[in-house]
Order: sequence, then structure tokens, then C-alpha cells
Amino acid sequence: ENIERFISSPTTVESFKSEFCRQLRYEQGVDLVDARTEDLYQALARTVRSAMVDGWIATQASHRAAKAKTVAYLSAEFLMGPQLENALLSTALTEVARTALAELELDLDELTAYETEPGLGNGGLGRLAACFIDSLAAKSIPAIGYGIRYEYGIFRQTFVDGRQVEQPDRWLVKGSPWELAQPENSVTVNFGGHTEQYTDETGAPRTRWVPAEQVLAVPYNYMVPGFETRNVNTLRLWSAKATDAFDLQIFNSGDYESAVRRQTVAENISKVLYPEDSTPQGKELRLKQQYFFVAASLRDYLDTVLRDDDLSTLPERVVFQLNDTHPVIGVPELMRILLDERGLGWDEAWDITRRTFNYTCHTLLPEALEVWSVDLLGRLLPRHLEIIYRINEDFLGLVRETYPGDELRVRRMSIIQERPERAVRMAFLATVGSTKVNGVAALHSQLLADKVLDDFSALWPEKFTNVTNGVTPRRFMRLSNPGLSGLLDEAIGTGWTNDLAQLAKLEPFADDASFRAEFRAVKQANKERFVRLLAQRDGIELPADALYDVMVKRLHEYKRQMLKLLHVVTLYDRVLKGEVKASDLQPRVVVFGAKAAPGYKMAKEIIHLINRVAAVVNNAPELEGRLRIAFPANYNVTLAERLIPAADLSEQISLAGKEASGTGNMKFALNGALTIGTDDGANVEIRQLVGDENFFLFGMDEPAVQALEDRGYNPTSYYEVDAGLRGAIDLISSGLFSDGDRTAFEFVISDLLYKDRFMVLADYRSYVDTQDRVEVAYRDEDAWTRSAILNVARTGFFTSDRSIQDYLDRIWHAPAKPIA
Ligand code: DL6
Repeated sequence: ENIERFISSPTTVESFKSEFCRQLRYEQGVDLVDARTEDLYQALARTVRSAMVDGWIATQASHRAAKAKTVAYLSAEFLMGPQLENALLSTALTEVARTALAELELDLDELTAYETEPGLGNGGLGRLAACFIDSLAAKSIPAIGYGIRYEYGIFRQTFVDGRQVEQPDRWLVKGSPWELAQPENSVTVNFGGHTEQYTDETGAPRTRWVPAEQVLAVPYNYMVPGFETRNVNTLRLWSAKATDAFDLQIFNSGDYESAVRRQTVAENISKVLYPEDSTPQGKELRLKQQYFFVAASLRDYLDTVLRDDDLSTLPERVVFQLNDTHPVIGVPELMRILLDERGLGWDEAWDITRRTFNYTCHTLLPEALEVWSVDLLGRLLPRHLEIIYRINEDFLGLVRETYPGDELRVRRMSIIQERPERAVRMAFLATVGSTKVNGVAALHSQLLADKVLDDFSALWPEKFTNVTNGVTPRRFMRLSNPGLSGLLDEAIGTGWTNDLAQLAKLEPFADDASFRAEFRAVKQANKERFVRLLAQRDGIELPADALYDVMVKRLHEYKRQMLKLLHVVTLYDRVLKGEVKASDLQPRVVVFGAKAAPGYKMAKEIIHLINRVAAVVNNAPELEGRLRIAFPANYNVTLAERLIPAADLSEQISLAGKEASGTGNMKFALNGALTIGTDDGANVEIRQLVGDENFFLFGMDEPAVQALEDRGYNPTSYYEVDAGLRGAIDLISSGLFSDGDRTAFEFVISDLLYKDRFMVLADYRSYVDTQDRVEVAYRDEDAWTRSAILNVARTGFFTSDRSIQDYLDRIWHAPAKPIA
């Protein structure tokens, strides 16, 4: 009964030391005197993990007893970042751990720095999922994250001669101390085969799926502790394992090789994260991954969490949130369970399903909208394809009824596209199968309803809503920026960490000269910290005394790293031409961080170009060291946490109407960087909140982009009339950055001049002029710092706690259940 009498959580210095040593000796078999950093880190992580277990068990028990409505967040990616510091923060054990380790002559910071992060996501979408589960826990909402435990996460990026070379991310090689495997709760996931009609005992016609292949889904639990609450939620990631049954059969027949091959095929499902973030490739393995984790998650929720026979009240017990289209196969899967396994009629099953799912869209790019060929889907999931056809038939019936005679509309809205191949449009299936559909920033949600899903919003206007993204202030302020956090604690109290609206109290401090000096000192210290890190991590030496101009995000043409590079080349060109003296340049460090999808040629060429420009600019005697480019390889959450607090200028320069939201933009503003940005994604809301005078807006807005597109865009005409632009492009084409080879960057330059899908050249002049204004503004230290403080004070809206509250109010309606 009262198990706490025998064991206790390591919450004091003494018990922490004791548990740490026990882990090291009895779990790992290592003596303290022989322990390597890896051993010490593992023991420390396991000690901290054990401090979360009581809360985790109590949370699950309490939610089960209360039959609490649960938010099940289905996401193919969770980009968690390093875990140790966050776990210590949430358990309020940072100082206990520090002291306990110090008494053992060990250093907490050294062990923290040793951690390698699990890179189970590509970028914004995966990191958003991680921020959301943090906020769900902080707000004591019963929630569970469901995803995939990829054996290899996002590739490790290296540069060889300036070109990106990908290395596998072996994050699990040494084991993850944060996970708790639960093989006893494994579930079976089926694939392939065929369907059969039969008559059940009541004489009703029924269908069953006779699959051909089975894979075991093994759950690994990660505890998700909430800040200042005892609640600890769960992130359950699935790992694929071959089922014994099939292997044994083949093995017994003497074909050892096939048995092993089968095992490999099964286990390949969770082997690797697909590294494309905006252009899904339509690969069979990816569809298998999607169905694998969704089928396992639904089964797990229904059988393990819900443990209830009556599914008619399912929408009151759970909400399945679809993080983009990757988990949409869950819609026909729940239908299949209700129809074929539980024997419900179609109408009731459909009503339950639609009321249980909601869909978040994260893109506006047509090429990012997933479609699955009917051939592939029918082969892998024959029963699901039948169900999708029936959903579509009913849906198109409704469209015909609503718009009689409008067959063009019927074709436009069909879940099945006919050309270029017969395929299922997953965004349409998600929209039809959900109660609510949301975009991720105000502009994005509006464009979603007006352009991408316009027919659907005309049919169901009430279905569409917006939830602007947010970021967790625990990780991206309190942990990553201790200097600023300390300053905030002193100025406005500590309550901001889970009530970020309190940052508004900072507003008057913008006019306080001594506060401004302290704020500046923190920024300077953050730059110095970053400079030290980069010297150590990458061997890159940088000055700390400069304007830190930072562009970090995936490399994609629509994000326009090329525009940033053209600006840098323009600055250099002006000095070369004698238009500007180097000594008059504001010292500036331009930092890039970006991974390109391995198959995305243009993105990889741009990376190469940036590195080649950097090599020349960084060594150009004409520049007297006043302009530096740093492009550290392998930008990830760990690096972001050090870099963002050091930034002065945040580059958010996508073509208007292309970036759904952005979340980096929020992290920079909250850490006191000013944004140079277009009217795109959440930039729009950032600017509205911080005020025009504290934001560098440039470029066309979305209607202007549309108008230019409609008129016909001719990039060459901008090259012809703008001498500055011509100078920059000609300098790249001159061979100066490519050892005299004039053709080296033709692929990039000719695309810019003759195609330029994302209108870099059209926005160049406005961008460069605005950068000139930035330079002048930065020289006025006081005014700049004032603006930076106001950015912090006015962006509390962008906490993911607020996003989650919006989801709760508008979509989920799941009450908080704090445990005692
Ligand atoms: O919503 C999170 C994040 C947004 O902030 C970015 O603007 C958006 O590009 C990103 N989308 C994706 C890939 N989308 N698809 N499909 O990562 O989502």
C-alpha cells in the first residue's frame, strides 16, 4: 500500500547524491572513480528521471480515476531538444543537483553541456509539438503526445569544402536515459492483404480486413514534467519490432536469411526521420510510418488509457489533434475500428470520428500538401482505402446537394484527385474528417480559408479557426537566457515564466537608463558566451563587439536566405567599389544556421554559396574585419538556445504569403532582438504588438505579391534597373567567390534572374534600404535598447501557454486536472 515508506524520490542533496551513486554503481556497474563523462551524465539523467516518476504515476492514476478528457497530440515529429536542464527546472532540483554533484567534486554545467539532443523533428513543426506538450503539462491538462521513436533523427550536418554532407544521427547508440520502455504494452499493427465481406450473427453485412503483414509497435515513454505543477504528462513514442510469429515460421522452415530480412523490413519503419520538411516525397515507407504510429496510438488510447467498452462517448473523453496531415490516416483507422471491430453503423461511427479529430495545417505551399497514390494506399491499407472512398462519396453527395449542377466544384473538392495520378488528398480528408481546422497565425489562417481550402471554408465557415503559434518561455527564456531571466525576476517578479502576459510590466523600464544599461550588459554577456561556444564547438573565432544579425531556419527558397546573402555581398561590393569606407561600416556578424533536405539541390547550392562567400568576406583585408559571416554546421535546438539570446537582429524575410507562422521570430523578439521582416506569418502579429517603430518592415505584402504574380513577374527587369543589385549578382558571377570559376554558381544565379519563384529580386531594394536604416538605428545605443526592451515587454502573447489556452477554448474544451 504505502510504498513511499520504503522508497523516496531524490529531492534533497543527500538523497540525490545517494540515488546518483546508486545509479552509477548498481544500474550501470561503474565505480565513481572510474566513471567517464558519459557514465556520469547517464547516472545524473536517470537520477533526475527518477525524481519525476512519482508525479507521473500519480498523474496517470488521477486522470484515469476522474475519467478526464485527454488531449492526444498526434505528431510525426517532436523536436525535444536537450532534456536535463528542463527536467531539473520543472522538478525545481537544479540547485539540489548542483550542490550534490559539487560535493562529489563534479560539475553540473559540464554534464549538462555533454548531452546530445534527440533530433526527432525537422524544424518548426516538430519544435512546436515539443513546446505544446511542455505547455500542456505546465497547465495541468491531461494530455499525451504520440509519435515515432526514430532510431536516427534529423541528420547531422557537416560541411566539406563548403558543401553540406549528411551524417547519420546515432542518438540512441548509448541508450537514452530519459525513456522508459514498456514492451508489455506493445501493440500489433497490420499492413497489406485484402478485405472480405461476411454476414455477422445478426445477419448484417460486414467487412473485415485480412492483413498480410504484422509489425509490433513497442512504446517508449518520456515523462513531460510541468513547470510549477506536480503533473507529469506522457510522450509515448513507438518503435517498430518484428513479430515473432512470422519470423519463427520462416525460421523453422530453415530459411534463416528471410527471417532476418523480414525483421529488418519491419524494423525499418521507425529507423529514420524523413528529412524533407516542405516537400514530402510520397514514399511507401513514410506512409507506413504514418499508419504505424497512428494505429498504435489509437489502439493504445482505446485499450490502455480509456479501457472502456463504450465508444459512443469517445468525443467527451479524448480529442485527437492532427499535427499536419501526417497522422490523417487516423480518420479512416478510427472508422475501421468502430465499424469492423465494434460493429457500429456508418452514421454513428462517422459522427463519433468527426467529433474526435481536429486538424492543424502548417503550410501554404501547394507542394507541401501530402497526397497518397490510390495504388499505394490500396496495397498497404486496402480497408482504409474503401473507407476513404465511402467518406468521399458521402461528402460529394453533400457538395452536390449544396451546389446543384456545380460539377467543377465537385471535382475541385473531391478527396480523390484524378491528375496527375489518382491519389488521396490528405488535407481534404483531414478537413472533412475533423470538427475544427486551424492555421498557425492570423494571416495563415485567413489565407488557408481564402485560398488553399476556400471551397471548404465556403461550405463550412464555422469549421475554420486560427490559433497563433507560441513558444515555451521555460526553455527559450528561463533556461536559455539566465541573464535576462534574472533581470526580469528583479524588475517584475518571477511570475512571468508561466504567465508571460506579465512581461507587459516591463514596459516602463524601457525609459529607465540604468535598466537599459543592465539590459545591454546582459546582451553583451550573451554574445560573449556564444562566441566562446562557437570557438569551442566549431573553431570559429568571432568578435563579440558587433551587431549580431541572425538568420536560422531550414534552408528553403521561400525563406530567402539568398536575400540575406545578397545584402552581405552588397555591403562588400560597396566597400570594394569605394562607395563606403570599411571604417564607416557598423561592425556586423551575420550568423546563418540552416539544414537543407538532402535531395533539395537548390538549397544545397545556396549553402555552398554562403560558405564560399563567407570564406572570402571573412578574410577580405578591405573589410578590416568589420563584416563577418559565421555559418556553424548542424544548427539544432542546443545551438539555438545559445545563439538566440545573443542576437540583435532577427531575420524573418520570407516572401509574404509563404511562411505559415514561424516560431523562431517569436523566440528572438522575446529575447530582445529587433526583427527585420516581411508582412508574413506571425511577423504580422509581432509587428502589431511591438509597434512599427520597433520593427523593421520591408517588402511586398501578400496582396502585392499576388498582384505582381498576376501581372507577370520578370526578375531580370529588377537586375537591369538596380545598380546595387547588379553589383551583388555580378560579383557572385565574377568568380570572386569561386577561385575565378564564373560558372560555379550559375545554377543559383540563372534561377534568380530568370525564374525567382520567391521574388528575391523584387524585394531586394526595399530590404537593403531597410538594412541601411538598421545600421543607423543600431548606432543609437539607447534608442535601440529601448526598442529591444519593448520587444520583450510586448511579445508575451507568443507563449505557447497562450496557444494552448486558445486550443482549449476554441477546439479542445478539456479542463485542467491538477493533481494534489
Ligand atoms: O507551425 C509550425 C511551423 C510554422 O511556424 C512554419 O511557418 C511552417 O513552415 C512549419 N511547417 C512545416 C512543414 N509543413 N508542412 N506541411 O514545418 O510549421
